[in-house]
Amino acid sequence: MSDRRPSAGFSTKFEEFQGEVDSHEALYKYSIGQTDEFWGRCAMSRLSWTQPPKTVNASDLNSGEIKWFQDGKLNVCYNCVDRHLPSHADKPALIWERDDSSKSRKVTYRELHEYICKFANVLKANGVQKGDRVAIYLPVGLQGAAAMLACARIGAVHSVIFTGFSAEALSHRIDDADCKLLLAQDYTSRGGKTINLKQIVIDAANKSKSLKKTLVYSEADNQDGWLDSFTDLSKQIEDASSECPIVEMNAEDPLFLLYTSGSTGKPKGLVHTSAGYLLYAQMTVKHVFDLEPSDVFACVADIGWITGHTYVVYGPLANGATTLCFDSHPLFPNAGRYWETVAKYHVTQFYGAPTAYRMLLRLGNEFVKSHDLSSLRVIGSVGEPINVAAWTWLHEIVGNSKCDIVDTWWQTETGGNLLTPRPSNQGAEIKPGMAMRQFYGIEVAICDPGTGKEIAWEAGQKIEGALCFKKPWPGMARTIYGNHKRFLETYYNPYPGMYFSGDGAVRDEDGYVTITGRMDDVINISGHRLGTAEIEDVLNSHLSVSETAVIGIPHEIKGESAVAFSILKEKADLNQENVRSELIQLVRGRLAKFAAPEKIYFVTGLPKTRSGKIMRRILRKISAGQIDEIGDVTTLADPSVVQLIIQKVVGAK
Ligand code: 6R9
Repeated sequence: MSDRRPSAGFSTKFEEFQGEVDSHEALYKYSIGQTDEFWGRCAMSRLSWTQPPKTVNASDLNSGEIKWFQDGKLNVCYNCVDRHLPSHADKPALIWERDDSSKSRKVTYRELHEYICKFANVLKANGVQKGDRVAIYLPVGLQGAAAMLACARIGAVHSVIFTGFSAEALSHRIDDADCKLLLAQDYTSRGGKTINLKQIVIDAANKSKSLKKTLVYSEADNQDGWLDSFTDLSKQIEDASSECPIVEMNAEDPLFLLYTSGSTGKPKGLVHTSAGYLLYAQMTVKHVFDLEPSDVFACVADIGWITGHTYVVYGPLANGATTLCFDSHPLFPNAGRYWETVAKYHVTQFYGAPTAYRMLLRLGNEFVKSHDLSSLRVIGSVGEPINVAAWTWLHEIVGNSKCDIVDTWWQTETGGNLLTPRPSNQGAEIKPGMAMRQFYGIEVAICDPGTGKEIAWEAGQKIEGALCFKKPWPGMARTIYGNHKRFLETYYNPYPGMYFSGDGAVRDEDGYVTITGRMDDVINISGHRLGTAEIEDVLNSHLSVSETAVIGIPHEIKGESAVAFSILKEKADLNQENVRSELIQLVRGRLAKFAAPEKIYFVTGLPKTRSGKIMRRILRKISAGQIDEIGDVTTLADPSVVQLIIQKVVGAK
């Protein structure tokens, strides 16, 4: 791999440690050995503080109390925008690649600053104060990113909700965080289709108890007068003053909440705070992606996910680079849209999801080869495991065998990349489909789920178990909003003294890590996390359904898809086909379109233990056709259901 496109040398990347360390290994060792010094020095040189911190780390993984730089003060928006104005006010901060590419826009740091100030003044004029929660139901783009940064400017806590979510999912998230204000949009456009968000906004605003006001950014005119019952965001921004002072925030003041699924219960609002999160975003995007201020960084995630927070908004802007917001679909108007975008803006780093890469690779190389992608240096993958075929396609076809491919493993909870092949010494090997290495200051522990203890690893040994981390890092989530108990139970109690990710992993002979998948009942559809319980709840709410079990099964493009096994209530006139389509509609409407099960089997019983726990493992084996591997079913309350389910599934194939 000697013909990789050159990136800046090691020492220029770490001004803090010049003359002290001259290799990746040496710096990693320092970051693990003198962790507080490492993060403290980086925090001082990379963030602009209104009051520099005297303390670095006051975290304790035993008690799940996470605190970084706690006596420091700063403003995140200032760090992402204002501080770049003296040196490059006229450089594009944000490129907004819209569905209709003729409407795409470049926004300079000066323009972004002005827009954010106006936006922040609108928030203030509508009663938002420091510490208030603001829900954002906007797609990725100028308004969405500016809404987040405007909140950060005045110390409000944003909670972005993906615009693919239903009114019910939206209002649950609004109320759970006691959001005062909702920022929304009437229409958006995806893949050439107009998506009407109006009804969702109306329903959510009616349902939500905590909301005081809804401000709507209008993409269309207000012919039907629907906007009259809301506040017109576009008009207010136009009229607002473009000067807005920053609010000084404590390092540990919350910056945002972001909801994600767990194995049980409703989605949880993970809380990220200001300085630690920002530092971790700044550092991971810089060193994993080799980001320079002159680069154009394209992370094609939506701001509704953590990837959009860290690698569309906060990380690239904290580095003063240009960030590209991709507000379209990879197949629109054809399968070359990503690559056309790369060529058009000379994108230097591209960061996407395996589900899209898998889809694109099937459609042929012509869509890639017809564009000049020579600007690309690093290509990233995130959200789910990337298979070797997709990795190789990225490397050879998209990257022309000259780019580093980084399979980045991380989570909403971790704030930024924890495991990735880069940073590493120039030319160090990168293995296909593997997250491989630990970021600076990150220390993996593979634990035994039986004993709850770490499995010792030595070079030359291969071990497998629960993926945990034994050192705190600045970007980790601090709590679950309103439910610290659940936070501790989920992440800190299972393996005392460590953060437990919920994933399983293998650590190989060289120390490289491969993710084996979730160890709990969370499934991952096209990179979107969903608890099986969330889908089950919706299906069970249908009048004809008495009980349901949902599992995830492998899917060639989406990674996983949901399959439901439902028991119907006994009714003479039941038309199963109708019920099936009603159930699909129900999930699409109440949860999200991407959550709809691929298949729904109507069964007469579910495999349960005597204590009533559904053995999803058995359903997974049956669905995969691995009947021989079902194992012992004699401990089930009623073993005969297994045969009946097999007949159903096999009969339907
Ligand atoms: C960033 C993000 C987190 C879960 C995580 C894991 C899966 C993410 C992965 C990966 C294998 C990768 N995951 N990246 N699995 N290889 N490179 O996706 O956050 O939405 O919270 O999902 O996604 O299972 O636990 P989030």
